Amino acid sequence: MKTKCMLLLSALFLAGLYSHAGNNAAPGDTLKKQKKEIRTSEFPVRGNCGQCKDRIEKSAYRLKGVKDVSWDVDTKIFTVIYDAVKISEGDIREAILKAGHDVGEKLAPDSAYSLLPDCCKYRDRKH
Ligand SMILES: [Cu+2]
Repeated sequence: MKTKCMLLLSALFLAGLYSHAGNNAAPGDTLKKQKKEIRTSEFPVRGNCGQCKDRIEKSAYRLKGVKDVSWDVDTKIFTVIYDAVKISEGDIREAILKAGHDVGEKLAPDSAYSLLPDCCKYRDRKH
């Protein structure tokens, strides 16, 4: 979380330098380069425990453009804050599916699900 913050700060710093250097650029140009579209999405993701929480959150957090993630072990609701210029909600959903967790109505591939430790096999237990 901290590293990402630092990266973001350095990116902003560099962007600032760039806008000072480019005197010839039209005012709109630098605006375009700094354009961000921060969005928040919420959707259900299946899982059981704290280990699932780690796995689900990491699978999304390592993606470029993802700013913050959180999965609630009780409500099973996944919340993500991301830059829609860099990544789509579909890409984030896909990464979680590949980590072995069902997203909404969509089932994770069996190959990914079968790799989960027994305590995380949410399809085989009632909660
Ligand atoms: Cu688990």
